[in-house]
Amino acid sequence: MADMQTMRINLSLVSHTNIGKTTLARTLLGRDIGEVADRPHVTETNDDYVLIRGSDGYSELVLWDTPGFGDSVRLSQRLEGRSNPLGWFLAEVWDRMSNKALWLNQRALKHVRDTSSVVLYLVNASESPQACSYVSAEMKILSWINKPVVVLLNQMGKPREKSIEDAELAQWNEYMAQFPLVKCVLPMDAFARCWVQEFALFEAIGSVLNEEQKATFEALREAWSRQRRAVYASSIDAISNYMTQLVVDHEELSNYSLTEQVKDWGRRLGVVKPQAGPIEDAKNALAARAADGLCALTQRLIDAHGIEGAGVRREILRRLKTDWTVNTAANPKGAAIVGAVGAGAASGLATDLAMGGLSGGLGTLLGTVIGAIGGAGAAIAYNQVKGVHGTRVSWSKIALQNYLLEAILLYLAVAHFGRGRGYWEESEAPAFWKDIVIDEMKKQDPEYDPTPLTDPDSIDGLNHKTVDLVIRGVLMTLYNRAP
Ligand SMILES: Nc1nc2c(ncn2[C@@H]2O[C@H](COP(=O)(O)OP(=O)(O)OP(=O)(O)O)[C@@H](O)[C@H]2O)c(=O)[nH]1
Ligand SMILES: [Mg+2]
Repeated sequence: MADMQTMRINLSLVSHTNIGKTTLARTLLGRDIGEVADRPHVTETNDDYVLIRGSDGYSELVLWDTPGFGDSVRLSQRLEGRSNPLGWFLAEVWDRMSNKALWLNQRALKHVRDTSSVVLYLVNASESPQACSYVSAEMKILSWINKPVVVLLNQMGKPREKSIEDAELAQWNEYMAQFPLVKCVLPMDAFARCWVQEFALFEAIGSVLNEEQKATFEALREAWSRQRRAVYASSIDAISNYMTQLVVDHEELSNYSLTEQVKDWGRRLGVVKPQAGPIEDAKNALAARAADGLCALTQRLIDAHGIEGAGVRREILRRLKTDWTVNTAANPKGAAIVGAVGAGAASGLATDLAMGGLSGGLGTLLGTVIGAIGGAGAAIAYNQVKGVHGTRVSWSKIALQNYLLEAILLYLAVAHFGRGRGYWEESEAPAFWKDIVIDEMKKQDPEYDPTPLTDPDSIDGLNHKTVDLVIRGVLMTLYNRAP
């Protein structure tokens, strides 16, 4: 009911005990409230938390956490056949010690009757609806109170392909159709929901409120959307800045001799013992900065999303790709290569080099070596950047595309990570996410390639546009909903 002084709209999380109400409250509120534990009857009081406050200062959308139902099947059987079942149950005095479950049921029901505008009823979607006998008993009990119910599927597990999740949703929809009180069924996993799914929750709530509450609710919903979109905008900024840093990052090597060049390729081919050289040092410097960048990006994303935790540099370093572009001032003296090979490189490399044909010049030669190395990440270009003297090591187009992919997968992981799950930890992105992100990246026309750009504003502009378009496309594919 809307409270006239403060215009409160009250949403109540209700469910069988130990389903995850307090956990979901933490995810929706973005803060650690109440007590969570894997045992029944952890929450014993009805506790209110402001989900969003209106800009007028006195309207509030309030989320209530309530004690979970206990043995609801027995309770509904006991109430059956009484002329005023609920009245009787609510008027009884239950002993907190010997009748704990009934005492807690009573508290939850009194709360729903006296306070709720909408009941958010959670179910454990890891079980089939038919297996949850308490659901029909609790629906019967709730029907005596007669408040609109939105069913939320919790404990759905890790995100799965849309068709699988849609099938699960259809199964619950079909089952819930027998209870007229239920207005809508939504996926809302406390651990792994994506924030855009909360838009659907707000729509569902708006559709079941009475006319008096609707106007207040609209303003609250608008305030909530603005907050969420601000988080999205700052995430896009953070990812774009991170990508721009990678694009402009480079190491200049003024004294990178041809001998070193050939040795370096020898190292890549495995025919020269790996040891530090100027190129290796440059690559390590780039990789270290990229790891720092990804760590800082993780931190910015988890902070923006109201999650606790930290990006771990060691883990990030392990995951980093190692692809470089080496822009080298061409040395046209092909004969010097032979000398260099003879001096330092093993015969395998010499053979490759010889097969490349010196007549084609150094370019053809290095091109052949790259061909021998294979792998998309080994792209090389030299003298392509005007004004480069000596050798410049920077990230290649392929490397940048991989970084973009990684950054977007990181964003998705954060956007799905519910605060109720606890301290931030990164896990492998589901394979289907990766496929969807790659598909969206491929849709970009022209393909993402910031390497020819030199002006930081243009680079940032391209990054911003690409990151936003790809993420929007991915969220549309996953949830039919863009931020
Ligand atoms: N895997 C998974 N576990 C969850 C999820 N939501 C809650 N849990 C776990 O379920 C257990 C119970 O969570 P609570 O939030 O305390 O459940 P509750 O419904 O508030 O329980 P009561 O207050 O006792 O009625 C905890 O161990 C949670 O970590 C979820 O979405 N996925
Ligand atoms: Mg609880």
